[in-house]
Amino acid sequence: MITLYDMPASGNSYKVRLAAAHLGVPLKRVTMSARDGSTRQAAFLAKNPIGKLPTVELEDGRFLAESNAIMLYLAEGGPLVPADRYERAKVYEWLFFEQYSHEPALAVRRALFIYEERAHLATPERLAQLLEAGNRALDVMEARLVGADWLGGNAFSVADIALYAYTHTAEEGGYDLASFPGVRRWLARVAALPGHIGLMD
Ligand SMILES: N[C@@H](CCC(=O)N[C@@H](CS)C(=O)NCC(=O)O)C(=O)O
Repeated sequence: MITLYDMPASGNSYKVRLAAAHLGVPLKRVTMSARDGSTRQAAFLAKNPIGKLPTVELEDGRFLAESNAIMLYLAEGGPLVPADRYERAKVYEWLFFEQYSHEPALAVRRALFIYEERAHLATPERLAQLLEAGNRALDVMEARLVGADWLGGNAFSVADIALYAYTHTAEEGGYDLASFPGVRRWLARVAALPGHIGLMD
């Protein structure tokens, strides 16, 4: 069985759990925390030199890091990755967007609010900058979702899982989704899918 080194409250770890749940892939979970220094210790860095969760250990002992790379590994050849070349590339487009333009705003602003050890970093300037960047990312999603059910193509894919992870906790980061009706409908659509699990399930 694949082992997931996992931080329960983290959206990045949740992506892997949610993809695995949809794919019916069982995971052995090893709960860790990015808050207690354990991801910076030699024992963990030997598994993942980047020092981040999630990380998986495959059945043959090899390791793989980066939430979106792990999802793609689990999902390869299945229904969460489009067979069509262009649609698959659009899914990758959303995955790269998530890592460069979305997660660095929505996940980081949420962390400043929910992890007390980061409170001193929550200066008004930083909060304003993250709010603006996050709203820009939500605008991009809204432009797609106002007229489409799913982000990357005509079906639910790893792109939807990647973006769902930190969009569904956006309000914990102080984002107001009221002006993003397409995004709100999409959040409900994802949560209603058979096989869905919640962040803390
Ligand atoms: N790009 C990475 C980001 C992972 C990440 O930032 N993980 C955080 C928890 S959400 C972490 O492990 N931080 C530990 C640290 O920075 O020491 C991914 O998508 O997996």
